[in-house]
Amino acid sequence: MKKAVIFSGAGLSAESGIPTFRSNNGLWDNYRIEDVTSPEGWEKDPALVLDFYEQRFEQMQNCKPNAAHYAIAQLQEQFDVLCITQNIDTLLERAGVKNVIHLHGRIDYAKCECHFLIPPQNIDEECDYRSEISKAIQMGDRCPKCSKKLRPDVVWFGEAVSLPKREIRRILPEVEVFIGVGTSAKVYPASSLLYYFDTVPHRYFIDPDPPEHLRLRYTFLEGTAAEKIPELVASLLAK
Ligand code: BJW
Repeated sequence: MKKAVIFSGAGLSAESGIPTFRSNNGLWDNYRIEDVTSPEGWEKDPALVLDFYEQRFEQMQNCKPNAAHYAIAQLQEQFDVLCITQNIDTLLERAGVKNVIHLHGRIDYAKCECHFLIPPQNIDEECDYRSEISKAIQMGDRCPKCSKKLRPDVVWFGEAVSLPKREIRRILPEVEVFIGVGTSAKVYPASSLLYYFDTVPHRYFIDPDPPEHLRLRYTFLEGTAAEKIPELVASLLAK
């Protein structure tokens, strides 16, 4: 089967009602991004961080996949599709997409704060607790293994991001289509993936305001995800 890789950011879910990060709307108007998405913010005010993620949890539970998510699922009829997303929502999975890597974590998981405590209180005793959750984490929720605080299983600024380099290296020679969608490409190291796929024959970038520095690498399809992804998928499936 032909292979396709999709690399997505917040713009993919914008038309499902989840605000992007670097636009002036919704939830973000009430918070400074670094107060709620950094280990320093968590150490300073965990209640504020949990309040923020509780609102995100409710918001994401109440949203539905949009036409772009469903079109990506449809692409699987003829392509072996790998989705690498920066998004913590699970709209791709809920639309039926099977192979999804979440670079920045998932809203529906909690983990022990041991994963990042700065400085590590005791590296040897760091625990690795991580579990799916059906309701948002509350203040007072504790790790069943070591009783430190539970935190969202997401990647904050300054925390390590694990890039799927081995998987990419394995499939790269066979990838025919690469689609970047809905990301400002401002956050490292996730955005570095946009430079890995230069050898892929068909490379597209979908965004109403695509990052100018990528213009020479990609065919720009300027527009929204829910508008452009279904069109592109239809043309790929018709080939
Ligand atoms: C549409 C649309 C529609 C609108 N259809 N499109 C200085 C220079 C360079 C790097 C650094 C630096 N100082 C620090 C750094 C590193 C830092 C970084 O990159 N900072 C930059 C902001 C400057 N990176 C990190 O800290 C990372 N870790 C790291 O580097 O670790 C080093 C390390 C190594 C070894 C050991 C330990 C450490 C971690 C980054 C984590 C990012 N986390 C967040 C929060 C995740 C959890 C959560 O969701 O709450 O990830 S921040 C936020 O940004 C989130 C996103 O995934 C990420 C990317 O945002 P995205 O998706 O691109 O959204 P937007 O809003 O920026 O763009 C939306 C796009 O959609 C726009 O283009 C719109 O036009 C478009 N759009 N409507 C299609 N309908």
